[in-house]
Amino acid sequence: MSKATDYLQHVYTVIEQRDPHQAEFLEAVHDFFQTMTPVFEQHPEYIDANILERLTEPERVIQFRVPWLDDAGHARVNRGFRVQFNSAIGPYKGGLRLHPSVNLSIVKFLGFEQIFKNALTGLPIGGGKGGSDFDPKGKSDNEIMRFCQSFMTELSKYIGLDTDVPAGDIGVGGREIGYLYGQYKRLRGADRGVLTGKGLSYGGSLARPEATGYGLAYYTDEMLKANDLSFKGQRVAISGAGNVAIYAIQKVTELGGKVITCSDSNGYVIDENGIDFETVKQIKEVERGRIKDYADRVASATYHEGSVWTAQLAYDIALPCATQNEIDGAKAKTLIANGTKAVAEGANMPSNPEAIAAYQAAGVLYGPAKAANAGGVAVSALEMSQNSMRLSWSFEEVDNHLKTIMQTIFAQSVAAADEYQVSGDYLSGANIAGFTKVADAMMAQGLV
Ligand code: NDP
Ligand code: 2IT
Repeated sequence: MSKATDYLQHVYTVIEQRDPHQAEFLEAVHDFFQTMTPVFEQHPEYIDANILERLTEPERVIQFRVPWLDDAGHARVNRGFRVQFNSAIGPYKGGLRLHPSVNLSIVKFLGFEQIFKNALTGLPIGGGKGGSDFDPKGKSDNEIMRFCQSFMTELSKYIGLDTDVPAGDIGVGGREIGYLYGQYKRLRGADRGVLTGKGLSYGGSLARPEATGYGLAYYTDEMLKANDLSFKGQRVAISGAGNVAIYAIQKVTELGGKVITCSDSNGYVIDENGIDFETVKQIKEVERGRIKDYADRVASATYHEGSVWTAQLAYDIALPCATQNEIDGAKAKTLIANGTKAVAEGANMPSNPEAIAAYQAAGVLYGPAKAANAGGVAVSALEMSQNSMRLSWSFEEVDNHLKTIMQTIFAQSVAAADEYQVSGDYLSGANIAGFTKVADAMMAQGLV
């Protein structure tokens, strides 16, 4: 073993012994370390500085009780988290997730990924993530509001426009950000830059709701073009039917692709005429319904229970936009057998290690989450800029910035992969480009 592989193995063992039960966090770290050997071979100074053990330990972890009253008058309790992972290049930045599965392992994996994603955007933002095991499904508006107010009552002590700026993620959209911001304002005063994803009337940015889905489409378009392909006339499978999926459907369709599926945690729809963006948006954003409703409204569509990635269905491009580990090795094989030439990740860590290995073995183009879905946080950072300047840019201006950022992320990943002799490996390229930026900032700041 070389000094580099020795070091990577040693640090992984330390982390595994510290937190043996944090499966998602260990998976994210393991995936990342697997791409780091060339960097540590060329830069022994990172080993001497023990940069990886520092980088994998969050600067701060906050866990708190969130008591709230349900509509029947019963006291309910959830667990809240904020992981302030790394501030080497700017204030902690990252979303809040509300889902019953949320635990410290999930928040740490998301926060760890966010560090490098945020570095790739080229904007001055560090990495953080938060959330709660609160389940928003079936809750009334008032229950959501009381939960958000209680959550923010505690969280407000730890965030600020120059320290930590939360936003949305699974289960947190415009409604929740509004309630969170309203409570922050009551407690600490108006401070628009303290949350992103706000409504337009109180400091939000045009194109933030669209940004992750559009950004995913722009990134994928770059990856396809670099390989003499394009969306034109291609069949595209998308999972999820939330914020990321909805706007990916819209932009992919605009770019000439035909989206034939989307899904939720119960099942998926197939529409050979191409999924109709307006209908999905109406069902999921306005009515907060289920994707099954789509098949009730659109004659050409059929509904099927279970995971879309088990369906035998011809498509060329797969864009997972639901959640972590939605594609395992067996599902990846199905997706490859279905004809997939390219996978790009709208969700965070949707492909497990066996799935990634299967794409690589089959020569499938693979755009990893931290590059492909960085458009959301990039426009969040542009929202912070607009708030600081006290002005609002047009939709077109924000969208143009977003497109340039996604093109630059792809170009940076290609360049880093070339520099470290792993050409065409966009996963290694994204990890290396993000890592070197953060590591160099940490090295320059002494032992932090
Ligand atoms: P939403 O809450 O808007 O939508 C989530 C979608 O994914 C829903 O269709 C949901 O179905 C489905 N889903 C969630 N959990 C599961 C599960 N365990 N199994 C199957 N389906 C599931 O979230 P977003 O669209 O914002 O987020 C989707 C993904 O994109 C997440 O991985 C998130 O971290 C990532 N992401 C989000 C960004 C953003 O700006 N919002 C930015 C970058 C990444 P159901 O309704 O049945 O739960
Ligand atoms: O995973 C992500 O990048 C997000 N949920 C968006 C974070 C943000 O701060 O906009």
